[in-house]
Amino acid sequence: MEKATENAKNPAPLKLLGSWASSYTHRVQLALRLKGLEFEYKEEDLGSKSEELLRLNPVHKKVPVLVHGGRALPESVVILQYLDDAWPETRPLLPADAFDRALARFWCHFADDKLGPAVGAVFASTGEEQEAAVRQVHENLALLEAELRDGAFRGRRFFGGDEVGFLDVVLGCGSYWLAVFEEVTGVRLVDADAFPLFHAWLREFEALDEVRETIPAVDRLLEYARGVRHMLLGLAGGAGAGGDATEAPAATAAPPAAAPPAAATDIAVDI
Ligand SMILES: N[C@@H](CCC(=O)N[C@@H](CS)C(=O)NCC(=O)O)C(=O)O
Repeated sequence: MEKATENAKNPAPLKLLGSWASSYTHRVQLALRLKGLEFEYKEEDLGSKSEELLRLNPVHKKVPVLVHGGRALPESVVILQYLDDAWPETRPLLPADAFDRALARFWCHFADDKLGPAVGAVFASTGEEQEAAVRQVHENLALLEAELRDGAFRGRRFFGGDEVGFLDVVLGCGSYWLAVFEEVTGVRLVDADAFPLFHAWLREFEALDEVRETIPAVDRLLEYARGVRHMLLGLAGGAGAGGDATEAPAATAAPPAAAPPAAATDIAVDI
């Protein structure tokens, strides 16, 4: 059980079904921690999903699922919104201003619909396909950098202001994979000279206590990512898809610590 402070305001028990390497799960864990909410955590084996997960999320059959007082809610962004609605006074994540709230949601869609898939494509490909995906990642990071420099988030320490907010949680839980993917693929994604404000934001985000408590150790993430990439490149044609498939530690020798996603295309959003 996590440290309790705030549950009394809405006392039904909270339970989270998640997976240790899932950035969507991390979003919810981080929001719960930021809000100081006690919750029970149940680790799901995504290679052999529990009857409970299939029953609670029959639509997508994915983690995270939050159960509050016996009622289940899937989808990380929906869950974050619910936590903010159910505990509005406790460390609000969305801004008070209606327009700023809408803007935070817009950039959350950007994170899930554009940036995340582009990063996933870099990870899951090699050669020219990967080069095209890297260009997409850089184009998307340039859009964020411009917002931090001259746009909606100008002059802010975090996207949420002085404190981390909704967009920080959504964007931050996922962005730590950038460094892991850089290491595994050998491709530079976040150049501090090209994206100084995004780079500085990510370092500040990663330094927060609640974030450090949430994100798994980097060597564990690396081992997992190497295993998944090996599997993905194998599915895509192994060495024919690119030379480094054979250089990565064999999935059999160093199996991912959690079951890899069922389909190669899932990797875009599965971490
Ligand atoms: N849009 C969902 C995505 C959740 C998701 O993709 N979860 C992955 C783990 S990171 C999963 O459960 N994958 C299992 C599967 O696809 O079968 C969210 O935001 O919660």
